[in-house]
Amino acid sequence: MNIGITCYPTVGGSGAVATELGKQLARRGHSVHFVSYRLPFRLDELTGNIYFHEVDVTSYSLFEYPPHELALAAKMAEVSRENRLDVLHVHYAIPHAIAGFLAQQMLGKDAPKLVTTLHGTDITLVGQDRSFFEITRFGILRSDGVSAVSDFLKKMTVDEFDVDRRIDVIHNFVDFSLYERRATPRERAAFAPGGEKVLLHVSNFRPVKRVLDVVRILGRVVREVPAVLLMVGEGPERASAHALARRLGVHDRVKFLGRHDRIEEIMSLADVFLLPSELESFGLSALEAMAAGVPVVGSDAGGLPEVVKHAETGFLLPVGDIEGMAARTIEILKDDEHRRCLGQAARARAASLFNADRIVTQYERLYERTLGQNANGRG
Ligand code: GMT
Repeated sequence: MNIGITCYPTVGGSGAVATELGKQLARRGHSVHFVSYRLPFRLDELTGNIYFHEVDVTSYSLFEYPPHELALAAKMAEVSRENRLDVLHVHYAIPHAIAGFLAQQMLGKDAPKLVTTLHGTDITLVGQDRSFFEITRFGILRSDGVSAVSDFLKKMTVDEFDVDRRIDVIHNFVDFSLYERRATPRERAAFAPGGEKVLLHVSNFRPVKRVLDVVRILGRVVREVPAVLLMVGEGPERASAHALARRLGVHDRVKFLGRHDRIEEIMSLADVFLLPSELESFGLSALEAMAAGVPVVGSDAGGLPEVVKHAETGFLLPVGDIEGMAARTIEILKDDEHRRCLGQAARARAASLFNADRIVTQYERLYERTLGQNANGRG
């Protein structure tokens, strides 16, 4: 198939999933065309049948807000026409589903089918905003195929947007071939020179991630177990997290490592992964930790319980329960055997349910089914 993929190229779960999916589809022999305003952050192989088409957004003094969506739609139409795309797969409803719809209108009967994957904040935050609600709903209804990354997100989409249409649940996935290698003691020593335990958090540091809770958990943990905290990512809450670490007197134990594309290398350094988010439609970073054999301590919110099995592959506690999360983290860190068991179970769960082979096939089926539909969306 000839498949177009549009996603946010910046660091974030939806861009990571879209890019990994494109790479996997290319390995299966499909031609994959990424259309975005920048090279997606994990797209490190532009070989063979993977192509990148950059959207140019011209700035003009009249444009206080340059019309990126129109430039994107025009580029999607051009790439579709020139490469005879069968499917345009957009990740994150706003604005990509709308740009995809516009591209279809421009192309008429030769238009590719439009598949939209809902990732989370496009529904839980942005889509709930009064100014975006109607247009998000429109994008969902007008797509030829729609998937959501968890049962939770599907239910929330149906309930909140009152949409009566098929939505496939296709979970996030990981490429297991990347998670074979464990960090060496020397690599660990670079971050934990005194043999401290290593806590890890990876995110875009937005308020929904509750990164201050992560620092507070470390503050409790170090009272009982020598530990360091690695914070990977960039975002608006970084400065507050830094300030809080200083206030709690743990700043020399927190290392802000910035962005990292090869997340699997960092994951294998950790003893416990912390994800105390307010809401998480799936929690790709938790899955990546599990693939590396690292137990997760996080919040019992959104789709996270579909990923982390409480008491088997980690622990999920109510949002904001810092004491509880710290207690579970300490429990894991104090008992190496328990940590190993949780880590092994985490890896096994990730391998059986969320491996790339299984999930990419589900996307292929969605494309095939969508291509088999007529204009009324019937097969
Ligand atoms: O986590 C974010 O805020 C980034 C966001 C994105 O779309 O880039 O991530 C969402 O999509 C991921 C991939 O499907 C999910 O694993 C994350 O759980 C989801 N984030 C939230 O729901 C907060």
